[in-house]
Amino acid sequence: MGFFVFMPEIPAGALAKLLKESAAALAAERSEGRLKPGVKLAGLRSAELFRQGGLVFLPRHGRVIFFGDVHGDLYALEDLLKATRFEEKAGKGRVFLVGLGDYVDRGPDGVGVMVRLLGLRKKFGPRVVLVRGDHENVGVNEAYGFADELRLRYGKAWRQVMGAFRGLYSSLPHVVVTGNGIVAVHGGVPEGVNGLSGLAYASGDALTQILWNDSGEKVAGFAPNWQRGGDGIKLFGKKALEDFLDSIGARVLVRAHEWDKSGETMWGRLATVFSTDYGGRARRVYAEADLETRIRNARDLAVKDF
Ligand SMILES: [Mn+2]
Repeated sequence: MGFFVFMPEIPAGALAKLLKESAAALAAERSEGRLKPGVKLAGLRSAELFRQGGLVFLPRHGRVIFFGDVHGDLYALEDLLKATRFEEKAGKGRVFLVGLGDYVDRGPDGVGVMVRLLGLRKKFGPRVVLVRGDHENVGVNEAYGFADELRLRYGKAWRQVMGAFRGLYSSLPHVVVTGNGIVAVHGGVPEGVNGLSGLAYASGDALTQILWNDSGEKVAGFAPNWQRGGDGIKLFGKKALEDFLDSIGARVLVRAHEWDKSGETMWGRLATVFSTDYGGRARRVYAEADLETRIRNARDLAVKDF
């Protein structure tokens, strides 16, 4: 993929303003005291969405759509919105749209993707949830294309824009849980994090693992993930997944991050979704679920190609 097409330019000042306002709105949504020590999903009886720490809780009402990595592919995002009819449905009833991170880098139009997603958040508020991925990170953006995109678009003003992205990234949540038994993150199960409260306040190495870890078919618990460059990043196996889900009272994990597992379910309790075709390599899928019915296993999620 190259830099072959650009949407009409949003000026640097207007983009920085949108990013700062979005970060402030995210900060204002935080609340405290909802997650009592040891509480599991079944004990969260809130009828409304709430955010505590980096965790967003979705109540047992309506439907949810999860999408995975878009990576600067605005066409994929527009196709997803058409396929799910999110905007039309969101105007009528309760439906949540959850992005699982990696909105920028690799593809040509990270700015277009972020402006579209933040526009949806402005219109529909917290019903649009943007989870953080490993590419919502300025250092990663330097290595994988988004910093170059900003330099090309904005010249000297790119630093101002990148600074505003840095602020937005750190305000994004890193995990979504639903009252009917789903947990969703970008990467995977972290080692040494247990319970909803531990998950909500995960930081440092634990947060890195939530954003970076991969599933490993040949691993039982955890193993070093050398493909992702090292020791602090892990592969998680079936036992690690089951222990983690049981510790928070969830049934299934929905995650993104691995294009070559897109559309697959594993161990009956894990689904991987990737939403750009990644230059023709990946299946473009999203996952949809009814929030009012108890989830038992990965088959209760509708994983759809689009
Ligand atoms: Mn990723």
